[in-house]
Amino acid sequence: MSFTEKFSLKGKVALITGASHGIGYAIAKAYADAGATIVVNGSRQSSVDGALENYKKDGINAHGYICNVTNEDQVQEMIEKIEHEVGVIDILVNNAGIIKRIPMCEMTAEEFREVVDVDLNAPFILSKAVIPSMIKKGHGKIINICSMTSELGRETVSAYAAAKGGLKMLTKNIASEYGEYNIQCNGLGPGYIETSQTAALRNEGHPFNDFIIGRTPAARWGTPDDMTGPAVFLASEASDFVNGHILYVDGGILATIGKQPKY
Ligand code: NAP
Ligand code: GCO
Repeated sequence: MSFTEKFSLKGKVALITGASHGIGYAIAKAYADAGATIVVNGSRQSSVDGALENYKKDGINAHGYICNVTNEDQVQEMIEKIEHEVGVIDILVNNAGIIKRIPMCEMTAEEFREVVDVDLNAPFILSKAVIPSMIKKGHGKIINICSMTSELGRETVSAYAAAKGGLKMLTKNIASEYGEYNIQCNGLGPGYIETSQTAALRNEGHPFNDFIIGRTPAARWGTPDDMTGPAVFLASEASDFVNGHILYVDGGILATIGKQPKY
């Protein structure tokens, strides 16, 4: 195998959850460019239809499935349909995610549970659904989309940080439990990325926008495209001996305590 072939996803079936836009869309497109058959999921007919239309415009014949990833029965049914209609899933990217920015003492337990359900319980449900076939096939890749909040807290995102911190440890646990079956489970930890999830923080002049620019050594917000190279690496044979690792793609945020103010 040539060195570059190690990074090829030719002949692989990749399921990316929540891939109708944002980081999931960019990863799915990169996987298609690397040769994979793309299967995307969304929670609504409209988001799946819109996604498939956009993938087609990008020259990609993706397969789309509607499923609320927090619902175990729906997930089981979706995985069975994919295995029957497309093929056994070689690569699972647990990308679907939500955030609620509410001061903790004002957040209801229900709101907390909703975030943990999508951001942590769903990756558990999906991983549990795909691992048996990966074991039978003799290989598999699971990539969990973590976060800066897998390592750091900040005000108003208690549920999200608790979920993403848990997702880091779920990643390590799947690696520990299933590594012997040639299944690699790693995390991808984006920094602050320009998507709809962060749109509210990036409005011109928003204090958080200036804060993040100052807090990021790269001195810019990341883009979904910044995630694609690392995502292909973790999905490819080039990372077959990488397991339980969280690969942070953050422009250097986690490397620094921040810059001193200029004076
Ligand atoms: P986004 O544009 O809001 O995308 C989130 C996706 O999750 C949507 O496509 C949505 O699909 C899907 N989703 C939400 N709930 C779902 C459910 N119950 N069932 C199925 N799909 C569901 O956000 P993003 O920024 O691309 O985020 C993608 C991932 O990266 C998330 O896990 C997020 O936590 C993580 N992340 C983002 C950043 C950032 O700065 N943007 C940084 C670190 C980590 P539908 O529209 O079909 O509901
Ligand atoms: C926030 C942001 C972050 C990012 C991301 C950082 O409100 O702090 O939404 O949570 O989305 O998770 O890695």
